[in-house]
Amino acid sequence: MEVFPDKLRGRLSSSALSKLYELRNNKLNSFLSDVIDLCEPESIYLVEGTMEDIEYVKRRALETGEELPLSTKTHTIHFDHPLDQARAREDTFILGDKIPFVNTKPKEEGKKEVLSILKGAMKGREMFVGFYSLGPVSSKHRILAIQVTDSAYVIHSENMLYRHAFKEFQGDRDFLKFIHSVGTRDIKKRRIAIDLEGTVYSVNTTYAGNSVGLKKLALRLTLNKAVNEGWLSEHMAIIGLEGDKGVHYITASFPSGSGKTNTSMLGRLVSDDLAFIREVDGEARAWNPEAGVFGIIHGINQKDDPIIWEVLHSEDEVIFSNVLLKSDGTVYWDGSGEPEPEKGINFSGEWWKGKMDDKGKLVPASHPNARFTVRLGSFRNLDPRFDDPEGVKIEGMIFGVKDYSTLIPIAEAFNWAHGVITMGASMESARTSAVLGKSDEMEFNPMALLDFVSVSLGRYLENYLMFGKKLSHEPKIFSANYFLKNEKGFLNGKEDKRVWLRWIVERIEGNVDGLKSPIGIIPLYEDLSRMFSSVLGKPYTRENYESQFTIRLNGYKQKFLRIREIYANIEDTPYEVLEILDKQIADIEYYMRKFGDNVSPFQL
Ligand code: SPV
Ligand code: MN
Repeated sequence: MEVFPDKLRGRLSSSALSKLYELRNNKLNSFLSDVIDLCEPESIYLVEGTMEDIEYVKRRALETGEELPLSTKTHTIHFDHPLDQARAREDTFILGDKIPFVNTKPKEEGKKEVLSILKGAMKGREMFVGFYSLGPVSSKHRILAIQVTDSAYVIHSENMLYRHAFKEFQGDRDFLKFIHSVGTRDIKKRRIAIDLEGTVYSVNTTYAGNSVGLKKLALRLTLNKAVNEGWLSEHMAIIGLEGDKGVHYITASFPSGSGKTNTSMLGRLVSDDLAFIREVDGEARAWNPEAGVFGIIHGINQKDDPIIWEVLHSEDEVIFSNVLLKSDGTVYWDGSGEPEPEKGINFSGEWWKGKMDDKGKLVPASHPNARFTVRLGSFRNLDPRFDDPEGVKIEGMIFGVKDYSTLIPIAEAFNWAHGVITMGASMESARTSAVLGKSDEMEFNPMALLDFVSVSLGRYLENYLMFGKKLSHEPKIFSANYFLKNEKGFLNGKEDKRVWLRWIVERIEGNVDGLKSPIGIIPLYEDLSRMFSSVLGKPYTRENYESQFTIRLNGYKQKFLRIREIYANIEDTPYEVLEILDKQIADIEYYMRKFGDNVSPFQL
């Protein structure tokens, strides 16, 4: 029985109709007819990914006013509602039973609510349907996904961020489903409802972290799938580092706004935000589900971020969001190193220097979570293997945090389980502007994933530990912190991360020894001194080393006590997790009895 022709006729062009017909995908057809019944769009545009489609979507984004043209012809600007500038934690929930640390809503109730808001939401509007693949299209591990939205900006973003895969939907293929509507932009009715059976509903929001289904909404679905199937779907960059013996790929997990994108620019770029990791022949292999970058623009300047700067000033396509639009049709953002204009248009409307909001707070020229959307192909450091269907072999994994008080800049775990539990699962980081709420509070954020975790943390960690057991070539695990301070301020310069990456490569190549400390293996002074000189052309004093690598034993102990308490209260935490944390705490206490609250690396 053909379900689609009646529903779709009149809403689709005849050529689109026949293309859909040729796919003969009944799951797709019945999904589309359900969406039509629900959202009642006026017309439908299928985005197959042809040049014509790409141009049409760009034109529609300008015609609807969702994007404004800039004087630099290939660039546009988009504004989100002033109260919709970041991921909306409170309005985002998994449909289902309660899970500690996960925002959930009873399935029937949550679904009914979001469906009632979506009912008729696209009346009089055009609906776009995009067909994509998460991961290289020809990889057997790719995951197909469909975006339905009435926002030309959302589908435009997706055309830049994901791989088109219309033809892959041939036959009764399964796919993830994302339904989005701009709605009435009533923030009180903003809802992002995640049904782990494979559908996400998003309404009354346009900020990409809430509306672009394939990014963080898909992450909730793929994480659940990964835990069920024994692989990892992670919030991680994938970076190729050149060593003396070749290129080594590592992953880097950092909470939003703590150095992830920046770190990805220091090597060969495979991914800046997400990674699928699977065991293949005893190796950990990784793929980027995405094909573009939706990055924070605040602070991007020519000196520190030359590659991103170049992309943003090239003739390649860029969507700027929530930066300042100047009267000459160019944009400005804070931290760019350029002089702040007197006035312009920003997320708050007309803007002038000194503008206050209704709470009497200064309105910045650009929002701290203002962003840029570009294709991976625009980066000159793009790794030639970024689209390799076989993925890249991962030899190191960094878990990085923004921690002003405790964690040393770089350390290596003793083994997979030690690293996964004491470095990844124990992450605490200062909150940044990528989520709505107060900045700079320390938050528990295991694997930088807390906002996206859709299963119990106990099951999630159990899967991680099991995954390690399948590997005959375990990646080395590292903890990183670019933000350590003492009374005088930050202990490291922005560039120092290049040295930490060099140390990681040399550890992978087996070129350098390390010093055993209670919290892991730390670099030797002589090695860092050589690397500061060869990588940065800078001297590195013993005093610098000592202040950066003195282990603040009591700080570490307190942190692990807090973390232990959290996991002890989660019902399905594997026993091994508590065992590893207990051993970690006991080891630190042993050193504290000998050395007191701090131990200098020269005492180890
Ligand atoms: C992040 O905040 O981690 C991002 C941007 O990568 S968002 O799409 O909002 O999640
Ligand atoms: Mn992210």
